[in-house]
Amino acid sequence: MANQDRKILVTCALPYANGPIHLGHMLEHVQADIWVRFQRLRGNKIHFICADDAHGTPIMLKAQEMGIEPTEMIADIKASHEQDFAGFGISFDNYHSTHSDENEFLSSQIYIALRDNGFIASKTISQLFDPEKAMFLPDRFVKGTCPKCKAEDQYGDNCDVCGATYNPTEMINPKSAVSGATPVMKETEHFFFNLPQFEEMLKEWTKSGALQTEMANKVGEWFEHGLKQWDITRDAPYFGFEIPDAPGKYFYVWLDAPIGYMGSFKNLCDRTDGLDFDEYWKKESSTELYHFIGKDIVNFHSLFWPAVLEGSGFRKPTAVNVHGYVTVNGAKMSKSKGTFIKASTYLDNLDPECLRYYYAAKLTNRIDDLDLNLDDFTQRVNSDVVNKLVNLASRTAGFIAKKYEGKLSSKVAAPELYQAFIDAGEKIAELFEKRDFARAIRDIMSLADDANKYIDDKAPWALAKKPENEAEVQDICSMGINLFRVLMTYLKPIMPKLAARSEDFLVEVLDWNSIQKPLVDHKINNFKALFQRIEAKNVDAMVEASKEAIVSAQSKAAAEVNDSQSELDKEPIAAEIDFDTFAKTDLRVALIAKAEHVPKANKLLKLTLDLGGETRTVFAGIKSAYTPEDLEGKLTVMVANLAPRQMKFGLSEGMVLAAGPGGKEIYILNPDDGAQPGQRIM
Ligand code: NOT
Ligand code: ZN
Repeated sequence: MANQDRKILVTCALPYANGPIHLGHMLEHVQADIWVRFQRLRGNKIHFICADDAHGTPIMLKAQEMGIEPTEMIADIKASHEQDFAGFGISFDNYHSTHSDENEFLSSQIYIALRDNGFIASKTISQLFDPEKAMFLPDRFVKGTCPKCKAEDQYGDNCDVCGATYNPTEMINPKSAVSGATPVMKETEHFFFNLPQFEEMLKEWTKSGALQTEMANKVGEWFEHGLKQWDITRDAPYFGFEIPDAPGKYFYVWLDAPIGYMGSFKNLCDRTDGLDFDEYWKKESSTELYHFIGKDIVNFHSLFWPAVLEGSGFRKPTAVNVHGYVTVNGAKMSKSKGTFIKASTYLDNLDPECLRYYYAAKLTNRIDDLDLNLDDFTQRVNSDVVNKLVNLASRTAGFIAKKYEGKLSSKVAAPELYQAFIDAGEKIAELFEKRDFARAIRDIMSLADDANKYIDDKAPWALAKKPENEAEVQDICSMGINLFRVLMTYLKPIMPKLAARSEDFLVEVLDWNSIQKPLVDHKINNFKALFQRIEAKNVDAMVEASKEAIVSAQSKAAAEVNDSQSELDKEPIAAEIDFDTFAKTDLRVALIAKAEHVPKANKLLKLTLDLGGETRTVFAGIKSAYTPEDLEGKLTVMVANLAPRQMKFGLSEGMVLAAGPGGKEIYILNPDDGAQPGQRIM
């Protein structure tokens, strides 16, 4: 039986408010959500908290680039994050922001407590300063030549070529990545948190079961190297919270980010009757606190965070649950391969519960990376969920509906089998509790095999041919439905929507405790398709859509200047450009005044473009999709300030933009779109 007394608070790492949610993030959120839903199903009191991590230099600069206030940018991004998480069924009780009143209040409170308890010291440091932007530069915003191997264009903290780590001040020829100016050294006063003072406490806490063994070992290495004072200050301009007694100085984003867990919970408590913030955060709390995080941010959660909590008089986490990274098809997620998949792109193409199932089927409580192999994904989901699980219901429900008016039998045909399914539940629960979802699924699917074998052996479809077997057929099929109900209950934390559709079908809420009793003399609904099998074409479409955003501009450009497909295939994907570079592109609507064949060219057409008075000649590689007659009178978008290029067939004075998969399907605008030749798009 579930222990009803547990009170649990669960968090996921707070996603930065400057980019979209992708399938790497989703691993953590799915993992935590399954665990949370399992606890709810068992009757425990659990609160699931998250927020956007809204502060810091990258967010400030990104908003500047976009020409909007950071508060506007983080609000838009928060809305998109919430939409993505809802799409995947992540059942947060609250999704807040670190840029909130609650967080500002708590950050100040904690800072003042740390200061008054003697854990904060101030020190004057020298740091690189961008004289043009009048700002201190974080290491990642300094670029220069590696002092060790002399590789150019490296970041200020480490070299991608030789792996050396260094201070930005050691770089040769450092430049500000923000303005390009040569930074100067400048002194500033910073506040430091005295982490070394917490060494004994941390040694004990990290070995108390709060960390997985691998992580405890890793943290052991850090102790050997010695703990250092932690700089918690950033100078203006900075998007964050000003430090109470230090105007112009701000809390470093990593100070207020974890406090954001508390801020989000406080926000929930403030609008929930009977939910007491202090009960969960006071020093001797009997509640449990779990953080789900990725392996890249373990130092913040296993050193700084518990020390900050201890030093300011709050409880420490019960455990920090660390997971590995997601790879796709065996490699790091890649934009050019289309395997950097945004949550929203996935949702446009596939059922979120397929990914929830697949992640669960591969998740353990270890820190190994998890490979999303797209072929295996398709095959595994179809064979487990469709062929084994849903099939069990679909092959038995038809008889019940047709012959017995939807009524399950009053008898349990195979009580031992049913009992075996119930008995397996305790072990499955333990596996969920330990976050060993892979083994839980293995056990559940092995039960599904047993259930299907029972039906195969009894072959109700053969028995049904003789009227004297009528009662037996009903008993067997009812047994199948009852076994399906138990399996679906165990899977409910993993596939909540499939579970909800099953509940409609079974006319019964799936509940861990009530499955002790099988459904007898119970009317169910007609079986409707519960789950769609994954089609390879949908997976392909998702990968294509992931490539599209970056490929379109570049490959179409290539198509136009090179009259050969092989050149196109070799064209590399352009590196990311900043907004200022992009803003230099003069995009304009052009009327195709004339289109002509080019003798001997396979792919090119010669276009005369009218920009509302001014005309240009452009060679465009769109012959596979259009005849000259098709094009005349249509509108296109052109890059009007591209330097003229001498091509084999003549001088090309610009470039037209067209999009589509290629071949016959390359599209330009129709003249009735309301655009005017010469009109500027950007
Ligand atoms: N925004 C961070 C990241 O790496 C995670 C912050 C988690 C919150 O995406 N805090 N702590 N500690
Ligand atoms: Zn180097």
